[in-house]
Amino acid sequence: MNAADSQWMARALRLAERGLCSTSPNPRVGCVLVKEGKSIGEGWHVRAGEPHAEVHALRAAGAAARGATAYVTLEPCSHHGRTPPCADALIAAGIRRVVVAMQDPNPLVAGQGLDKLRAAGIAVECGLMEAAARELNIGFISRMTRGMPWVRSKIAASLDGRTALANGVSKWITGEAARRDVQHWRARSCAVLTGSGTVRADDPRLDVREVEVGRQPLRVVLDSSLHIAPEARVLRGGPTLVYTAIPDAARHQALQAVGAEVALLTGERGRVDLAAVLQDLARRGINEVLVEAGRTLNGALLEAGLVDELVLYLAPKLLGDAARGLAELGALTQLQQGTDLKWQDVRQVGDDLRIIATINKG
Ligand code: AOF
Ligand code: ZN
Repeated sequence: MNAADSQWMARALRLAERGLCSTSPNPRVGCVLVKEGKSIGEGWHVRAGEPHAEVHALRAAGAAARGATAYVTLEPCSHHGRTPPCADALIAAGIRRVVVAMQDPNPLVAGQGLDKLRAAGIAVECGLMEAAARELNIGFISRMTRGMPWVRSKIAASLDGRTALANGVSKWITGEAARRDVQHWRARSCAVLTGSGTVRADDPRLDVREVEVGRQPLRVVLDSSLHIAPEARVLRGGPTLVYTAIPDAARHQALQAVGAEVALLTGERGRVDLAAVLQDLARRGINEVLVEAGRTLNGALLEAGLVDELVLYLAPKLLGDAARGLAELGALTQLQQGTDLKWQDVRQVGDDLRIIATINKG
């Protein structure tokens, strides 16, 4: 693989990104067909149920595809899903070489697409710009390999890690630009998750308003005792799923009457079982979850080892020790007990800092 290969794969990755807010539960995939140093057809997967990236590119190229090289960000599929196998389509079109960024983690494919192409005499290379390809489909990979979505928690805090004053006032700690940035994280997520405490305190809508999306993320509320009011804004204007730990028919019905789905997942101490919630979301095809919650739910998720990444907005402000912290983690006696993070990215967004960190799971 050479520098030109990398350039074409970078192009395919940019095409794949166009599906960032629309392809779920499917992965984001891009494809470029190249012949004699020129692109002769491009495509990306737009929406589940619609043609895959390769098919769009092959259609654009037509008969010229014969003898071309295909650059695809994900291994071409080998299975009959909602659409026929892309590997077959590439073979039928007379593609000579296929360069792939990463193998498809879907057990229905998992290398069989590459095998199929090789068996047809096509030169196949896999692994070019794999890190970027994995990043783009971090949620899809997580769901396929762990049966869990990728869980990202967004927290807006002061520099000293405070998310609200002791009296609950929290609007607004971070600025306009940071709040707009959050819209992008919501837009790419399949679900936005919060707790009943946040619903009661802030009455958020948790929808996407400032970014164009192919679909609104599913709003998910964890409400162990089923106390949220049917008038809550999160229950309006789109699908909302409420997980509860109590089988209270009257309250279930009140929420169902305003269009919410109510699911019962009882865990310990009368609380919703958090791991079961995430497994259930994965079963529903949810790849990426954005948690926008208070310190209680954030603490519980962190303690259960269920958070994968933090998106932290830090305002240039100090709110002091009487204000509320960002996660209730219980008292630790040894430093090794603390949650270990790995910085991934730091930048300034408006007046605030944005830190992205992944959780080190020992
Ligand atoms: C590809 N190219 O552009 C995508 C692929 O239900 P279907 O038929 O749409 O199949 C979805 C599965 O196909 C998905 O889980 C993943 O394994 C693969 N996605 N494959 O060759 C594409 N989006
Ligand atoms: Zn396919």
